[in-house]
Amino acid sequence: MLEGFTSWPKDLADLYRKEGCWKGETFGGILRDRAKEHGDRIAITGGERNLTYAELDDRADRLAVGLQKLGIKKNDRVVIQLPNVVEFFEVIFALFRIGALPVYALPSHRSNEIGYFCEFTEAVAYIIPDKHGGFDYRTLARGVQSKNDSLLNVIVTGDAEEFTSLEGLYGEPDELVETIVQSSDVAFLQLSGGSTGLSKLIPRTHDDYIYSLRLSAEICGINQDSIYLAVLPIAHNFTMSSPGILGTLYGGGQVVLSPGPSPDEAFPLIEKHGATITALVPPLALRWLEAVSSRNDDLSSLQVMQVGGAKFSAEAARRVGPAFQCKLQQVFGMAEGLVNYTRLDDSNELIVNTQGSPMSEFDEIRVVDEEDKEVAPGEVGTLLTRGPYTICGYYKAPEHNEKAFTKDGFYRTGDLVSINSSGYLVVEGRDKDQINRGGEKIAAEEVENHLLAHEAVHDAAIVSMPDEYLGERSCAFVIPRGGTPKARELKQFLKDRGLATFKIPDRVEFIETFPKTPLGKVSKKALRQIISDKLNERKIATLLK
Ligand code: J2J
Repeated sequence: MLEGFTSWPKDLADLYRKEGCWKGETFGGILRDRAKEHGDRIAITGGERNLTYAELDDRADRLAVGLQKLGIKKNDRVVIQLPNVVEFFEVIFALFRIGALPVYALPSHRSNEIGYFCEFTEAVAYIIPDKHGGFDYRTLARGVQSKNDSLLNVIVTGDAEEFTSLEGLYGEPDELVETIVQSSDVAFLQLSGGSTGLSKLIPRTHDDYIYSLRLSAEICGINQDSIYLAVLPIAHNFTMSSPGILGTLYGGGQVVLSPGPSPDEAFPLIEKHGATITALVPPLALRWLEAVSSRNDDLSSLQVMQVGGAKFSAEAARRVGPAFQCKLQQVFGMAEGLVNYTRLDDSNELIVNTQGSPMSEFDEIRVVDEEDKEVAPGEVGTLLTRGPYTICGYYKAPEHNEKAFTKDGFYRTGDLVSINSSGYLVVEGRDKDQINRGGEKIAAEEVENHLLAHEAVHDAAIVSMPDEYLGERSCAFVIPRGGTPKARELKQFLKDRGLATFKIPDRVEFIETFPKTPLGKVSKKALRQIISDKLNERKIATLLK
């Protein structure tokens, strides 16, 4: 078993098997089965390239041979940072075949994040594109590799320069040395949004993740005629699994990859391929709503538009159905496990006003107060959950796990929710120290720690501020030391430290002291109030001009 992985207690694991949640399937096995059942059907379309199920199966074997020759073996960690490209699928299925574990980085991550993933997981390889979105990932790799001895291989799609070329790794399928992969094995490490310091890694097993794919595919009506358009980064858990790219492959459908999420890129792909379902974060849904009235693309194939990752306002939600002539599905999920969906046949009121209900009858939900006591029905409290596809611990994080899970193994989501009379969840807020910037999660503490490294920063506290478009943006309150630095300077400082751009505070406010809670802690609630009052004053002043 993978060291640093917390498995389910035996009684629960037995239950999930007995009830047929965990059927003993593995990712490698699923692809083999699909290739046998309908090998000639298209699995993935990216740019001009189509890959059938049989081709994907074959390419995964061939690449697995090359990876084995590099010495990559079962349970080795491999950080993958690829955009929405066909190679992503070949890489992950090749790794599944040899039991090595992908660690899913996002294209927006930079040296701060990648360096940490590589070091913390002791990754033996890092797989990147040469360039993407105007950024040269080889430069990033050079920096990361120079600080990391265990990172033996950097593998590049496109122009590899001094690194290993991915294209050169494909071998002969009969050279593959078979690795025994069990369904209870960890399949990969997903990333958490994080709330304390650096983001935690989430070990997901074949059994638990495939169960979530099977349920998701069923709930979202995925079948062989489904065409899923992936517009968000495919490494993100939403795009990967709810039902996402892997749920679509599980159901035998077709995945179409959009290089980016803008209407200019995505709408023509919907028309060209007849996409039936896609997934968006709220700010993107707003952008699509704006664009749809002024464009002439034929979007009539679209049956389901999913929106999740951050709270979608009821007002915007109401506009989706009429504007796109399709069903809206709200999705409230997390890489740690639990996913809630509104169902396709739910009433419009439920779809518009709630974030859905848990997908499995074995998901256990508790809504509790600060002392972990269940609140009265309908009241707001913190959501705790346990179930057949929710982890029991982060990877190699025993101390953090003590806090992030209850004694009886419930995950503390940090989300404030209420449950309505139909058993549907409404997300009411958050009690974790995180900013949700339109679906991108920022752990306040991580950015604060970086700010504290600046010589002119005495103390720093980062909070969310309301934003019409993104829902939230980030605001850093800084107590300066020996002269006030410029906001611009601090932002550049964070950039130079290799932070992903989305983590750089949108605004910096200088302050003399922090407001405190009765217990003497920094009151983030009061800081949020200060910044939102200030923004309101400005809005009123602009209106009065
Ligand atoms: C409010 N907050 C939401 C929603 C997620 C499906 C969909 C999303 C994710 C995801 C995912 C929300 N309304 N509809 O993994 O499989 C916030 C909550 C939650 C956190 C998890 C999936 N949908 N959130 O967003 O791991 O705070 O997963 O705990 O990135 O996003 O973030 P993440």
